[in-house]
Amino acid sequence: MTDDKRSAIDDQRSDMDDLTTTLEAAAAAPDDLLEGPVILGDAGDVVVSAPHLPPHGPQGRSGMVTIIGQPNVGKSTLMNALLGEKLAIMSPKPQTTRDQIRGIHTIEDTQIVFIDTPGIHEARSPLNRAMVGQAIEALEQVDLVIVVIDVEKVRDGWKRTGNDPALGVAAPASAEAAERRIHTRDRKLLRRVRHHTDKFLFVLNKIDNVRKTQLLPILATYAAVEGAVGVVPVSALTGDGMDRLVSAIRPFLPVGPRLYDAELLTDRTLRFLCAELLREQVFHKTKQEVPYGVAVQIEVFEEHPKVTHVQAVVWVERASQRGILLGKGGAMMKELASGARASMELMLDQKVYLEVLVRVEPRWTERLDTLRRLGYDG
Ligand SMILES: Nc1nc2c(ncn2[C@@H]2O[C@H](COP(=O)(O)OP(=O)(O)OP(=O)(O)O)[C@@H](O)[C@H]2O)c(=O)[nH]1
Ligand SMILES: [Mg+2]
Repeated sequence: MTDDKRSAIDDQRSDMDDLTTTLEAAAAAPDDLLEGPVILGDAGDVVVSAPHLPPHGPQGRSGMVTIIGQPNVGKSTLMNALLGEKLAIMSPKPQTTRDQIRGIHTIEDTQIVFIDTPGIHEARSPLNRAMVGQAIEALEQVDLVIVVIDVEKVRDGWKRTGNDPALGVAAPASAEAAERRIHTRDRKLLRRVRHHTDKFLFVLNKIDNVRKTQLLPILATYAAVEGAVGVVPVSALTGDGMDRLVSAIRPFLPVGPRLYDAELLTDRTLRFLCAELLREQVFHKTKQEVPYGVAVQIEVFEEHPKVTHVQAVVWVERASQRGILLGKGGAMMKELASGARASMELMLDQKVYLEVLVRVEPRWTERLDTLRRLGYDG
């Protein structure tokens, strides 16, 4: 980092108190645009992890695997667990993921390129339609599709209809009988999947919340569904079943060289991942419609030897949402920014110096031009 840059950053840091006042003023008068950025972070030592390059022999297999499912079933958590790295953001709210994100899993003789996708749902707004479009597009030209099912929801659904799986539900007599036991929502999803492929692997996720006696009849049912090449029970949260899942996927990958360099983890840029980490904070810390009206763009991303300088703009649809994001005296924005900065530092293995601005772009989720500008293909 040059001395000029360092001193510019130091100047900004020493302006923190002034900035808090700016935030307070902006929060008190939400109709005025927030002019001053939130600045966090300071310089520190860089930690670099050693790359690991296993060999890929002549019998090595590589391929693309799409992860699809309803919103909130744990698709992103699953991809992160498979990779052993946090790449995709996760939250207890549905429709967290908005884009396809590739996560590359390379071990000896196997490379699996996972594609995490937005949850498939009845989309009405242009943003939601773009999200579902991204998911459907990811069904094309892949070697295998993984359909993730929240098994806890299945168990609860069965119980509600008086079919408690723990009380011993017989295996379905046919593929049709199995299909009839599946929730309409998932049957609709399967119709979309079958439009693109005649084989898919079910992953029954969240088994940490379901008893084994409840799980077995559900497993037998999903295994009997037409097109299912297997059913793998997992807990993406605890990591249970990840090795089993990789072994189940491997036979469906063609024999051939790696598609990506062994040390590459994703096709996405650090800039994109940092924007996502800030959006994740908004999903975790704000309520109701606010997270759904937020987009994040990184305007500055500069990697220096000891610190990465990130400047982000959070776009909202209404001035009232900006007021909520700032919070009283700028408290909410400080919380969001410090959470995002901690996640960015973990990911980058380096100190991060973060500035955040909040701007209003009326109805951006409904306009194709703004959707495209903010990176969502409308
Ligand atoms: N108990 C339990 N919770 C899980 C598991 N996997 C994911 N979750 C939780 O389920 C919620 C949704 O997880 P995500 O990974 O964001 O789900 P998603 O399918 O990617 O959601 P969208 O991107 O909104 O479609 C989070 O609160 C996760 O912690 C699991 O194996 N067990
Ligand atoms: Mg997701």
